[in-house]
Amino acid sequence: MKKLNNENLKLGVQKKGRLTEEAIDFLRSAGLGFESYGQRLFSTCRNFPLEIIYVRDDDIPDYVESGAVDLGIAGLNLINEVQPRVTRLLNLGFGYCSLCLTAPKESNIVSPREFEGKTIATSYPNSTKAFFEKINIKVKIMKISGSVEITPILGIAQGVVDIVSTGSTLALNDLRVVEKLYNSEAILLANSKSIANPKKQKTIDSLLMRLKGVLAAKNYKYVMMNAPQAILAKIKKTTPGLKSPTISPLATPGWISIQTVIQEDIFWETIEKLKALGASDILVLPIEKLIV
Ligand code: PRT
Ligand code: ZN
Repeated sequence: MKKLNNENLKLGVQKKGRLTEEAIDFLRSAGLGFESYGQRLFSTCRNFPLEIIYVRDDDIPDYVESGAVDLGIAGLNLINEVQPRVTRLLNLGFGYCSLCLTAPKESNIVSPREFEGKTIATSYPNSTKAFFEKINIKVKIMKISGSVEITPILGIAQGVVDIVSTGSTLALNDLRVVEKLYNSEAILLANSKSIANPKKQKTIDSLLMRLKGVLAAKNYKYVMMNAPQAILAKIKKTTPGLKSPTISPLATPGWISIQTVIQEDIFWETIEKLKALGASDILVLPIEKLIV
């Protein structure tokens, strides 16, 4: 039997499911080298003191809390539901979904208050209970472990609280959203003792720097453009870059080349402004890593 290297940090990742591929891609893009094919139970990183352990997503919060693994990647939905005593280190920007209260399309229900005295089926009983307690509405919560959306059809529940991402499962089952309980994404969690341990903390910090570098890079694009010297002040105002843009002269008199970064979420509007100002030959490149 292969053995884990217990000197290494342990990171729990979902073995097979919605978070698996993106979690593995994310770790690889942070420069971690490891094999992940087949039915392996764990992977040892070649270039970082880390063991990646593949488990069911539901077990990750408990494993992190107990210290079976030092770190874990799990959906915020599970963390909200299980409330493990762990430290949240980083939002990872994938696995987006939301926990929603839904009702059959043909029902007249438009507000969560109309569920008073009714039965709600869910795999998220704690989140559901907390939500209805907060609005002071009494409901009966029926815990179901899978295919929750079938319960109204069976006549055993009038409402369903479940994860929604594209909404196609809801549509398929003639359900519609009445209220969103919360948004979720994948989170990096840590065992609280592991981050208090000086040796582990150093490795965790070093891993965090790599992961944050990938996340920051995703939020920016590298942009090069040519512009008349005269509009430099206006361009600087439109794209301040990280500190300020890099400027170099072109062989054509009166013209400069500008290198800067633009935030992804305001990318197109910034490009439009730059063009309107008189910038031309705009070249856009993805950033692999960004360490600020
Ligand atoms: O076997 P294991 O226990 O590890 O996996 P699992 O089947 O319990 O979990 P999995 O792989 O379905 O989800 C893992 C995590 O992905 C969840 O905990 C969420 O954080 C996140 N996630 C993101 C989702 C979804 N999107 C999602 N759409 N989890 C579940 N769903 C399900 C939802 O329950 C519903 O049945 O997909 C259906 C709705 O999807 P849409 O796209 O039709 O709206
Ligand atoms: Zn699961």
